[in-house]
Amino acid sequence: MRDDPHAPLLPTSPGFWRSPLRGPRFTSVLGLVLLVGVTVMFLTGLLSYAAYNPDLSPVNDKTPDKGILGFYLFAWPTDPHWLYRLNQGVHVTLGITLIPVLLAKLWSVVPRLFALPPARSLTHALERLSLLLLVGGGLFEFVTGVLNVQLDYVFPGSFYPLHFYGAWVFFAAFVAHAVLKTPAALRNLRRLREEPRDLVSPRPAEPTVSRRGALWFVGGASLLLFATTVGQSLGGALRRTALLAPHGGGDPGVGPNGFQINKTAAHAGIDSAETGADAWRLVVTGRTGTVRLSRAQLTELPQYSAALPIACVEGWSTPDQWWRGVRLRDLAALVGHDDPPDLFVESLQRHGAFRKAALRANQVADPRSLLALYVNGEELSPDHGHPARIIVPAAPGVLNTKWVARLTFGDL
Ligand SMILES: Nc1nc2c(c(=O)[nH]1)N[C@H]1C(S)=C(S)[C@@H](COP(=O)(O)O)O[C@H]1N2
Ligand SMILES: [Mo]
Repeated sequence: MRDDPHAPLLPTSPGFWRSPLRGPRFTSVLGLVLLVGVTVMFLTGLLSYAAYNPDLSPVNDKTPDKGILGFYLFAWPTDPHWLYRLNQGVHVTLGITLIPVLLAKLWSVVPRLFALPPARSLTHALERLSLLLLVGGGLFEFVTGVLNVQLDYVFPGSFYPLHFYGAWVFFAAFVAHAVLKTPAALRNLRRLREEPRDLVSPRPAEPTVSRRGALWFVGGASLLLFATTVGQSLGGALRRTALLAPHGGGDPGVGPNGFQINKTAAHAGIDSAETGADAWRLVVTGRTGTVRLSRAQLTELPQYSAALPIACVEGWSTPDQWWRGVRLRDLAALVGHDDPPDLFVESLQRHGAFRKAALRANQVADPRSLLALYVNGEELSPDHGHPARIIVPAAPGVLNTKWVARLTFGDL
């Protein structure tokens, strides 16, 4: 320590960091919250990725170079029908709620970032390198996630690979860090032994808030973010409490079609001349050939209803809506597939990432999977996909193609 307590110090000197809040216990509490929270984030993220069925067809696959990182992929189920809604609500809401915890945790260990010498040994060098991946990867995942939700597809197409590969880098560093630090964090919490003293300032400033108070402050900030976000995953009237959810996009208005719209017909470039009764024909292709059906002909086929939500990757979702239309498996049977195969769906929409999607045989076979013509007892509105849209239980919103033009069953 210097003689003159007022002499300017560099951030590399422990005395530069004067907050009396820093210490092993403060860091450990935040670290343990993140241990649980980030693990849930990673698992729901992996599940969200699997929900796209990226191994089914290149049109669903934004990360064709994933290699062994796709080892765990499985046929995404259709039950329970709110599965993706829950998964993505947890993923996005928890991610936003954890932001204050992440920032407080980084703040609490920032003196270590500047500590000299940069490396005392090879192991120490490796540990610091892994911390770089941990901090960089963590910030990267939170920032890309928030940007994607808030700015509505800022990275057209490229968000998925960035967030996906970033997650693996981050989580690998996170596991290494958790294995090294969890035992000490638990000891710190139980005050069995005061662990690394390096976080405690050697010349602490006067406290303006207690450690407990600071933790309450972080928790309060998280609670505020939670309370102003979660409404978007509950939907309905509670959506209005989601002050932080993006409120751009189409105005859903009121009435049977008055629920959240991601992209309007105008925005997707859907020309009303193409969707009119005279112009629009659904082209269905399968084993026995191709049939072309007008909307009137579709309404003459057996009609079924299903109560299903729209659940977007961005975390917002709607409560169950009543969809009515033709079963996908009936359309498969119409072109010679009594045993429903995989399905390739194409929209009238000419540009944009979500105009094509592949559905797996288990999704086609589910009796609740519809080519919907009506919602909540009324014709689909143009913005919800008139003349016809796909709706599949438990699937991410992106697979519920709007303004459907063509269905191709079998060999994707
Ligand atoms: N043709 C087409 N279908 C689409 C999309 C799109 O951009 N184009 N967006 C998808 C996404 S990402 C979601 S979340 C849902 C939203 O459906 P909604 O606007 O009826 O709520 O539609 C899906 N179907
Ligand atoms: Mo979406």
